[in-house]
Amino acid sequence: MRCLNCISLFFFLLLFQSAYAQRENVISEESKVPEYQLPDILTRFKGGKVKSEKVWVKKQRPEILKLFTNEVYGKVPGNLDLSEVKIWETSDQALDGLAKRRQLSLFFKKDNHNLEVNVLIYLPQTNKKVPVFLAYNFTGNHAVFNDPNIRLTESWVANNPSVGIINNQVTEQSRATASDRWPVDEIIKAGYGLVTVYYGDVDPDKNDFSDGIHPFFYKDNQNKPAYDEWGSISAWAWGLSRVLDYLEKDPQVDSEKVAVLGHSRLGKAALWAGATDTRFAMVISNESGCGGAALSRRRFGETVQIINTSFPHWFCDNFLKYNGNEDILPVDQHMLLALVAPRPLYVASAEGDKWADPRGEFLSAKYASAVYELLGVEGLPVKEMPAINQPVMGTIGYHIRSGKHDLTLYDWQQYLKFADKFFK
Ligand code: GTR
Repeated sequence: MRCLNCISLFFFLLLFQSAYAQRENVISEESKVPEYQLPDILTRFKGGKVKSEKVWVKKQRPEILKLFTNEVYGKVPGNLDLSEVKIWETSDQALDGLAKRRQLSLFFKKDNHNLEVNVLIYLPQTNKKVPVFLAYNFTGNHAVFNDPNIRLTESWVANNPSVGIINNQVTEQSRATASDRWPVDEIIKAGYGLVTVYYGDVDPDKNDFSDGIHPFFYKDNQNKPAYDEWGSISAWAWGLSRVLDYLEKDPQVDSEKVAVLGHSRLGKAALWAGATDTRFAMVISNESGCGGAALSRRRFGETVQIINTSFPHWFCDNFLKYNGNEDILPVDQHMLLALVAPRPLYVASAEGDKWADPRGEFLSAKYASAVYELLGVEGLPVKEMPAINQPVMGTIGYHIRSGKHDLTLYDWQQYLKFADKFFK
């Protein structure tokens, strides 16, 4: 028994040491960024330049999309449509009469699998179709806004006693605990709707492929996705597209003006949703960092190896090949951003969010601009990184704000301005 304890202590120390060593090597100064060469976005993989919109749309874009699918995020193994929609409640009296509220569930069914995705919608008081922001939240719809009518999620949520999440279940104490991130009043007053969903409804964020959407597609004896099949980010992106399927049928939503937005890991999912589903009219990445907007080859802050080690379920297993080996990646994240072109794209960073590599996020947007220009629109309107709190907005927008890793009112104010530019 004692010996067993010694052995586990030994392994614990070994693990701790290797995690520590990994963090020790994290690049946090610009001068330490290694030399790297990015794949040129307008050079064909078989050689030659992309000189026309046609070659971009018919050849280069599909090839880039396929590489991201097979090597980074993983492919969705099949099709599955919405089986049923259940409207739980509607009210015209939300936000003291300023807004309409709707709560509904989208049900997915296949063989003996069932999945329920809860959707919370706030819309301005009008009978016209309105543009909306579609965004996942981290801990459940009830956390987004101080409104006792919002249903508490019954899904698995990562424990966090400080916001009343105990035994992986939320409690009354969890209400409005993320409301700082969701300025619902401002969004509504600006004439937009907000559609939000708890991301764990689609796939709980843990290294466990027995729950969420993944098992719906397993073949006999399969218990996790194959090496080129979807990780969690790809599953979350799939979920965003299924919510959009519903929004296309909603008479009060202008489904041609849906901006998909996400913060951090959910920013990675929003980008992948925007890349795979061109129905999203605008894509907003809030501090999505490694595997999102930031260039992998810079290895600044979080690296491919670190992210694959801390979150082994986020990407497909093929992505493991690039641990510590970013230079052999056939793509880099500027190419992911270019998949959104010519649709409006906003990339945001925060000064205190070095882990997400703000400069790497900016450069990615800058290099993606070549595709926007080829398609006849302005990409980023600047060549140099703007100063703190000085947003720039072409068809690609960018800002780096003061403060830490977060989704703030300041961020939303820029997104509302950006949306006005294209949606109003
Ligand atoms: C961090 C992770 C980042 C980012 C973040 C988040 O721990 O390293 O890639 O996704 O989580 O989602 O909050």
